[in-house]
Amino acid sequence: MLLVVVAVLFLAVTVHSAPRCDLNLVMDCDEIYNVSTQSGVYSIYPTTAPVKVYCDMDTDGGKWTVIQRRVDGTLNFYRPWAQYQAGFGDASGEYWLGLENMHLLTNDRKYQLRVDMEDFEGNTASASYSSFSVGSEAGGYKLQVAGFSDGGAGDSLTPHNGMKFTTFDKDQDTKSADNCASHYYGAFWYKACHHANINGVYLWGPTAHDATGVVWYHWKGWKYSLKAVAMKIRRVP
Ligand SMILES: [Ca+2]
Repeated sequence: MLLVVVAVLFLAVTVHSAPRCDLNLVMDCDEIYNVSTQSGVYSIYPTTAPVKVYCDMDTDGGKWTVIQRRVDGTLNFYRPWAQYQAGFGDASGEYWLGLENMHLLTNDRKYQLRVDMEDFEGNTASASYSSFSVGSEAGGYKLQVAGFSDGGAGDSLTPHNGMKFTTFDKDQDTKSADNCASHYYGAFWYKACHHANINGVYLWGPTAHDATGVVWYHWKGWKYSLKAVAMKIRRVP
């Protein structure tokens, strides 16, 4: 009898502690923060396969997992569905984490979102949301975002709440006669069509091209393409 109790206790402790003991299986930058508080590139494990991400350990207490980042226009973001699903780019520069990874991270944990941006005049602004998740592939990787608070950028994302993701080769927007991704040279949770086009064409500031640049409408309008933008998520405590 005693042997059975000891065995059960041993099993319980082992099962309970094993996953957390393996530092290689961290889910996000929240967990990496327990080991390292330096901003930089780390591997996370949305599944058993490693995925490289940039961890912002400095902004507002850190622990941010960067899921989208534009910094210098070196990467073309006008890409097909398969690449937006799987992810692309380099975590040390411009990249997109991938819709499936975003879904895996956010589907059973509560996350907040922060969008940091910068213009070519050296100004910065942000928009924060207390709730963020990406739905399943079967549901079109639907965006759920709520609880806006303003860091000077205004709210260009709440209008996209509930939208499916659209690329030039997969039209899931609400504009019946057109594909918003083709029309505005981006890929996003378009409706008909957008207030934010942060995967749009990198156009270096003021531009004559209407709403096709790296646009966050409520900060810089339709005809300004941002210098830098990053979407970053952190667990809600
Ligand atoms: Ca359409």
